[in-house]
Amino acid sequence: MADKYSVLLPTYNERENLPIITWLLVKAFKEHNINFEIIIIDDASPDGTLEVAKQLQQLYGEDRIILRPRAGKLGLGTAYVHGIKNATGNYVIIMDADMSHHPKFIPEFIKLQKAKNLDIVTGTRYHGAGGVHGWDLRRKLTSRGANFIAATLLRPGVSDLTGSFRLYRKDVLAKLIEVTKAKGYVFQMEMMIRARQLGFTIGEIPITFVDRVYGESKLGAEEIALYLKGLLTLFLTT
Ligand SMILES: Nc1nc2c(ncn2[C@@H]2O[C@H](COP(=O)(O)OP(=O)(O)OP(=O)(O)O)[C@@H](O)[C@H]2O)c(=O)[nH]1
Ligand SMILES: [Mg+2]
Repeated sequence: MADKYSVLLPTYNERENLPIITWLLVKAFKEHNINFEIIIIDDASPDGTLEVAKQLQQLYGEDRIILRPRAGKLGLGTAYVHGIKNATGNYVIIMDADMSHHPKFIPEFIKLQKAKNLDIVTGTRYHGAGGVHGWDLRRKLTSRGANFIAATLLRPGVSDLTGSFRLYRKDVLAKLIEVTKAKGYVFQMEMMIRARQLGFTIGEIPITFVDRVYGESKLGAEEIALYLKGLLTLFLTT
């Protein structure tokens, strides 16, 4: 059976970003002759993201763009669960729709996965040519600090624990979602820790992460406190 890649694209108020990210995804897949589908999970965005998604479906076809909207903002963790249920590919790519994750890296993820027969390939901002653009010092320090503390406490051997641009074998992702308890920012980190525990193989591709141009950021003190709490829970329970 030929490989197929299902991209899970959760959206909340991404009407400006969605057409660009979709165009770039289609371009990257077509240029590399990769079979794909894009599953858009919109949580009733008040800005009308779903209307834009419907237009994109008309443009690119119902086999390429799949819409799985939900009636309200139910959060990212459950959006992935909802998305994976509808995925027909044997590989799943998780990424943000706000242009922070550039689709041009996906062919590199796929190449590495195939070369080493990996279970997971994660993008990393904190290794090799990876990096972050457009964040102020506070946000950079927060992210660096979050990764540093997690790496020190949990020693996972993954350089970017809080990132969310990743390629998974579908059955591996399904298993990880099943055993992962955390919500919010800790979710991505716990997925990597559980992956290690379960003996899954993980590779890394350096990515440049660009801060969102359109839309609002919402990382505040509350998220940071929740992150630290979640991290400690993981440390004490794994
Ligand atoms: N379906 C769904 N998507 C969400 C929800 N919250 C965020 N998203 C989407 O998930 C992705 C990541 O969320 P972001 O808001 O970019 O989170 P972030 O990158 O940590 O923060 P900023 O980019 O700085 O705002 C984006 O594509 C969002 O549109 C949600 O509750 N439901
Ligand atoms: Mg973002």
